Order: sequence, then structure tokens, then C-alpha cells
Amino acid sequence: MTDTNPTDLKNLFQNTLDNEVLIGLYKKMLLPRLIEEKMLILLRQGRISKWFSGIGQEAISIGVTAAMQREEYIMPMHRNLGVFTAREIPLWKLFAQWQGKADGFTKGRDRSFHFGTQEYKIIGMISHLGPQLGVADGIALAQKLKNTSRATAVFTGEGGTSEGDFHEALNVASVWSLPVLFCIENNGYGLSTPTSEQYNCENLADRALGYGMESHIIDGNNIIEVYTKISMILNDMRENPHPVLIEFKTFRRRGHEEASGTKYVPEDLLDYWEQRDPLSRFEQFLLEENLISSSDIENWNKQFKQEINDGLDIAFAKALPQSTPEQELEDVFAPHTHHRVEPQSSTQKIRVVDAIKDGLEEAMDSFDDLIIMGQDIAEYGGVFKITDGFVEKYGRGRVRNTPICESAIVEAAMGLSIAGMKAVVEMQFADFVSSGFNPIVNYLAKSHYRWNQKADVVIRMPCGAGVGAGPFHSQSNESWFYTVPGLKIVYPSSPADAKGLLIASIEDPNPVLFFEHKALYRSIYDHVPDGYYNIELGKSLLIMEGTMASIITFGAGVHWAKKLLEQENLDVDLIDLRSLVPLDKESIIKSVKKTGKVLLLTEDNLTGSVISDIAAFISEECFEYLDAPVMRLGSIDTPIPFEKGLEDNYLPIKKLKEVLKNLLKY
Ligand SMILES: Cc1ncc(C[n+]2csc(CCOP(=O)(O)OP(=O)(O)O)c2C)c(N)n1
Repeated sequence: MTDTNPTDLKNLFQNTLDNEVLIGLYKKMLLPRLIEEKMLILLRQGRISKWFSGIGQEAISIGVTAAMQREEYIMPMHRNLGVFTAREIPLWKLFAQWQGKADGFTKGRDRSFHFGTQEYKIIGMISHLGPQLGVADGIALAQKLKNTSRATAVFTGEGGTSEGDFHEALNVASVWSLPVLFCIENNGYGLSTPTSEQYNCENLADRALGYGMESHIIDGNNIIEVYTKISMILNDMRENPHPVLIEFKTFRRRGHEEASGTKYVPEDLLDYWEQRDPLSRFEQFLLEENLISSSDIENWNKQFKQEINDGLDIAFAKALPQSTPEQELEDVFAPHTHHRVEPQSSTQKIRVVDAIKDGLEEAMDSFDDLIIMGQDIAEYGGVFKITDGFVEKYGRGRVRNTPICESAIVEAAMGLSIAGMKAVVEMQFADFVSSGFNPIVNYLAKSHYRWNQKADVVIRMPCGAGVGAGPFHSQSNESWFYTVPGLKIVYPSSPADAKGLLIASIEDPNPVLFFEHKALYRSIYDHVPDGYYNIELGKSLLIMEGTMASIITFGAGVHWAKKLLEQENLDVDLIDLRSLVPLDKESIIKSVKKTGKVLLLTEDNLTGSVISDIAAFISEECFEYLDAPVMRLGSIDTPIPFEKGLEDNYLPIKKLKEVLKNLLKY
């Protein structure tokens, strides 16, 4: 609750602004209010499906957007209609978006405000709320690295501040001095949960102290206060990049979404805030100051209502998406054509780790906009020493130690991509990706399909068992991602492949999970070409050629199978898939049709593993060519144990010979 006397308008709006600015702010607030009123009518008529109301909160969206420069990114939430209207997005296009029309911002693939538009420098939310905040960090990082003197504004409700993403994003922004304006709209309720059940401190702005960050509390229902204070704060942030946390005190006057109502909100609270309506009170002030007249108000209402109706006419007449499964599939990934770069003839015999380091270095030399981020990767060189010496060569701007916050860093990588840069994120161990799972599967994976935004990010995943590292440092977790459309999965088994595939993954504008088997890092040597070269994703490699059966595998499995086939001198095809998405289905089919028998081998525990899916595919595609059931061999369905003997029992290596023998005998 911000002021005691809601009618002392002169005192409330202590005005230092030009009349033109004042009237502009008023009109900017009026438009979203009128749109909302119209939407509520359409909702009741069943002509739109859902509505999240920002009535009573317009001063925040409008004040912040008006204070931002047009080229600065704004990242709104579900109650920030004013951000979209203040950036002057054509109304018909907004309406078409809400109606799921083909000409909306997502071709009908996502609803309401879940979209971004580079044209208007607005990056909308995903439903999960918090990831916005870390993405803002990435955009602001790009601005800072490019010395643009631009700030980035991002919104959250007070409910969203309880998510880990909030903490991570603020911490990263503070540690890296990023020019992010974090705007909390504290509107009293998160769905039905009052603030008293959401957090246990007096002001959310106080949290800034813990992050070493500047903060302010602003009356979110006072457009002059919002606009003037935010303008000043932004000027300072542009000159001297640093994050600022703002807590706007306001109130959600309608239900969480229209249909859910406000039964749980005390009447007197609603009355209190109705008297403090940001639009009507400001209107009253402008009238009292003789800056506008009743007929002005009438005219603007008429004009805006006409514009809204015109926009609705256009949107309602627009077509629904006419699409085919093929067209939908085409948009899952950003288009990318592989341009083969031939390897040089000179080679060096090096290990997998050296080859990955080489590949990263070649990519850093080739892409000035490539940023690497990860825990302990700077001076320390990463726990596997892959980035050793990188800071000296590329500087701390491009080789970034991160706090322990996988979500925020994946989100920041997404933000870099939105701002036109490339990112490689090193997971210290693939196991820890679970702490950054949400932005990978929900933000990176879906953004091209949803609104045509590439996620130019490679996530390096040191994975796998065989090093006695126990349940949290040994997992093969590629299957966690295999089921998610929009992610590429690459998994090399040799040094030369690791280098060429890593470079190709970095060239690719899509999100790639790049698995690096730790047990192979220092045990496998190979002649690796010098210089820059790439290997196309989605092409398997026939490691050994035979006629009796096919072993199809990847990662460490390639070496287990190769050793056995060489020892036993067996006449078997050995296919190293090298990438799981895209999958080289053609080579799989060709080999199975030739041999008629197939063993799929994985290090992952069998249930739900990638090979299980490939087995189903082979059964469907090659049934009449098979002389034996499709066989699968993977680890047992337990967590990976630590002790060497237990780990040996877990892994499938010991069983490989017998399973293969049975297959050949079948
Ligand atoms: C991770 C996640 N959990 C739950 C939800 C469901 N949900 C959507 S909005 C919302 C309330 C958000 O409250 P707040 O952040 O205060 O924003 P407000 O709606 O009040 O503007 C909830 C619980 C969600 N979208 N994402």
C-alpha cells in the first residue's frame, strides 16, 4: 500500500515533465485499457479463449517501455500488454496472435504473449516465468561485450521471484555487472497465493542487498513516478553497466486469468486499489491541471475504439494456419546447410581431450562472436583442462567463469543467441545438466518452432561411466533429451570425429548437446587433422565392415564392440552413429538389410534408452529382412554405482560377447 490519500493528486503526481510527454503517457495507458475492456467482452462472447488481465498495472508497462530506447530489448510477462502497444505493434497482428491465426507471431503454435519479435525488440515469456530473467542476462551480456550502452528490461511477478531462476539470474547479473533492469510487479497474488504465502520478507527489493545490487521501490500505479525514476535509473545503467532491481508496488485487480475470478481477494482490498487506479487517477490529475479536456478524452476513446475494432476486423478475417505435418517438422530447427570444410593432410596423434580443445580453439578463432561459459573454465582451464590457456588467448570477456547456476547460464546462452552471438556452455559434468534442464527443453528446444528464433548454443556434456565416479558423475543421459523435438544430439567416439563434429555443432545455429565421454578423453588417440574442418551432423561411420550382423552403437560402445570384433575376428558391421539427432537412418537400414541381424548397444540403462527407440524403428523398417529379433544391450536399470566391481556389473561390457554370440547363432 503506497499512499494514504488517494485524492491528493497534486502531491502524488509531482510533475516535472512536459505537457506533451504527460499526454503521451496518458494515451499510451488508455490504449491497452480499452483493448482489455474489449477482450473481456469477446471472452464473454466466447470469441477468444483466455485472458490475463493487466488492468490496474498499466503504468508499469507503459512507464518502463516509454523510458526504454527503441533498440533496447524488453522482456514482458503475461500482464504487460502495454509493452506491446507502446512499441506500436500493429493491433491486428497482436489480435491475430491471440486468435492462433497464421499471420500472428507464432503461426498459431503458441498462445497469448508467448512470442518474441526481433522487429520490435520484444522477447516474450515461456510459461515457466523465471527463464525470462536469465535470458535477459544473456542479452545484456551481448550489449555489454559490444559496448552498445544499451540496457535490457525484464519483468516478473512476485510469484516468479520464488523460482530458482530469479535468484540465479540476479546473482549472475550482479557478478558480471550486466545492465539488466529487473522489474518485479508485486501485485499481491500469484494465482490465488497471497504474498504472505509467497515470501517472508517485507519488501522484495530488499533481496537486492544479498546480491550486491542496487534496488528501488516504486509506486507502480503512478505513471510519473515510474517513468521519471526508471528514466534516470536507465541513464545511469547505460553509462555504467550494472543491474538494478525494481519492486513496483501494485495490485492485480482481476482474476489470475479471467475465468478464475477473484473470490479469494477481500472486497476492501479491491476497493482500496480501485481508488488508486493508475489511469483514472492520472486522467483526473490532467483534467484538474487543465492539460486535457473531457472532449479530448472522448475523442481519444473514440479513435482508439475504432482502431481496435478495425484491428479485430482484420484479425477475425485472417485465416487459421493451414499446415501439414511436413511443414511443421520443417520449422523445428533453424535452416542450416552444411558446407564441408576439408581437413588438411597434416595430422597430429592426439587424445580426445586435445582434439576437443583444438576444435574449440579453431571455432573461437573463426567466430568472433562466440562466447564460452562454464564453471571454472577460465584461468583454471575447466576440470578437464579443455579450456586451459583460453583466457590468455581470448580474454575473460569471451571465456567466462560462471557461478554454479546451470539454468541461468543456459538462459544467458539463449540471450546471447537472441542478440546475435554464439555460445558454448560447458557443463562441468553432464549429470549437472539436470539443474539446467528447464531452459534446454522448454526454451532452447522450442524457440525456433514457436517464433522463428534460433538458439545458437552448444552444450558440452562430459559424460559416461568407467571412471568409478558414482551416480552423479557418470551418467549417460542423452535419452533425457532424445524425446524433445528441437535439440540436436552429437556423441563422438574418436578424437578426429570429436574435433570435426564439435566445429560443425558450433557452426549449426540450433541447440546441440555435445556428449564427450570422459573415459575416452585420455585413453583414445587418433591422427587428427590440423586446422579447421567439419564433419556433417547426422552421418554415421562404418567402423568395421562385415556380413553376419550389425552392431549399432555410439560413444564408448564403439570401443567395446571394436575390441571384441577384433579379438574374435568376427565378420560384423560396426556402425558408430556419431549423432543421435539427426539420426542416420539410411545407413542403419542399409546395414541391417545387408546382414539381417542387429545388436544395438548402449551405455545408458536399457529402459527408455535411445537404442530402444532405434530398435522399434528397425523393426518397422526392416522387418522382412531380419533373421533374428532386434537385440538391445544396455546397462542395468539401477543408478550407476561407484565401486569398480559394482560399476562393472552395471555396464553391459561383460555381457557383450555372449549376446553377440547368441545373435550370430540365431
Ligand atoms: C514453473 C511454473 N509453475 C507454475 C506455473 C503456473 N502459474 C502461471 S502464472 C502463476 C502465478 C504467477 O504469479 P506472479 O509471478 O506473481 O505473476 P502474476 O500472475 O501475479 O502477474 C502460476 C502459479 C507456471 N506457469 N510455471
